[in-house]
Amino acid sequence: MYSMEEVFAGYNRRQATLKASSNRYAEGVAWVAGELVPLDEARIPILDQGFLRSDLTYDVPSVWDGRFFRLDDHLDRLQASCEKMRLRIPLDRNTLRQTLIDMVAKSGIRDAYVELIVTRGLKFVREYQSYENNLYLMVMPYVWAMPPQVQLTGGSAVVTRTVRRTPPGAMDPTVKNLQWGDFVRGWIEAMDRGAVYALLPDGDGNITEGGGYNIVVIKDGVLRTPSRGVLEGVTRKTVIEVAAKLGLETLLDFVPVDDLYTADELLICTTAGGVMPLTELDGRPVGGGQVGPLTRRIWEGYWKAHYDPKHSFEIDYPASA
Ligand code: PDG
Repeated sequence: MYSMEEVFAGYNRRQATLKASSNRYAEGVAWVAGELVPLDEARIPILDQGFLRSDLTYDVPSVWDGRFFRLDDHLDRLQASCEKMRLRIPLDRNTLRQTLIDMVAKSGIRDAYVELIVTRGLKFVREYQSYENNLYLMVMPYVWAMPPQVQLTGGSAVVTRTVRRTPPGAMDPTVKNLQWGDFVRGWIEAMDRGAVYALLPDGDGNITEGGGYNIVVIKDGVLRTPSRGVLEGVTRKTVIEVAAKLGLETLLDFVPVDDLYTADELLICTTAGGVMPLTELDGRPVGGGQVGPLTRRIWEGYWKAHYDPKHSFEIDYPASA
C-alpha cells in the first residue's frame, strides 16, 4: 500500500484536484504582520535584519494527505534555534500552531511545504533592548528536492571539491539557517560536474550534509549518518525510527568521505522530498546502481509514518476549500 508507485499516484490525484481549485490561496498563502495574503503578493520590509544580514532562524514542517506531520518536532527545533540565537517568536506556541493549521485549512492544500521564519526585525542585533523580532509564515504546495520520477531510479550526486560545509564553530548548523553560501557553491559545482546533488565534506575528511538534506550511508545492513556539523533533521529522525522497526541499527558518528564510495546504498533526506535515493556518486554507480532494497523499505516506512497518529494529525478543511 505504501509502494513508491502507489504513494506518488495518490499524490498526483490530489495535485490534480488542487490545480483545478479556484481558491485564492491554492498556490500558497503567507502570514505577514498578522495579515494573510496570497503567497505571490507577500512582501517583507527591506530593512529587516533577516534580509540584510541573514539574522534569522527558520523551520519547515510539512502536511501530507491532509495531515500535519511531526509539527511539534519542528516547533521544538525552532524554539531551540531561537534560544541559541536570542530570538523570540512573537506568538505563543498555541496561537502559532493554530495559525498554521488555519492557513493550511484555508488554502485547501493537502500536501504542503510550511515555512516559519523568525528574523531579528528592523533593528541591528546590538540594539537588543529595542528590537522586536519578526515572524513570517508560509504555506505552499509540497516541494520536492528530488522529483518523484527521479526518486524511482535515484539521483546523481558529487562530493564537492571546491567547497566545504561551514564549520560548527562558524555558523552552528543545528540552528536551521539561511546562510546558504556554501550550499549554493555546492549546487553550482554539482551542475558543472554533470550531477544534481552536492554532498559537502567538513575539510577534515568527513562528510556533512547538503543544501538542505541530511546524508545516510548504508553498508552491511547498518545505517550511518554524521553526528556533527549538520542540522539534526526531523526526516532523519523518522528514518532512524523506521530503520529500527526493520531491525536495522543506525550509528551517529563521524562518517569518512571514503565510506560513501564503498556504500551499498546511499540516501539523502529532508522534509521537502522525504527519503531520496542516490544511485550515482562522482559519476560512478552506488552499490548496484539501482535503488537498494533497504532504501526502498525505509522509503515505504517513511511515508507510512505520515498516517501514524503519534506523528501526525488530520486537518479539518472547510467544505469550500
Ligand atoms: N540539513 C539542512 C541544511 C537542511 O536545510 C534541511 C532541511 C535538512 C538537513 C533536513 O532537515 P529536515 O529533515 O528536518 O527537513 N531543508 C529543507 C529543504 C530545503 C529545500 O528546499 O530543498 C528546507 O530548508 O526547507
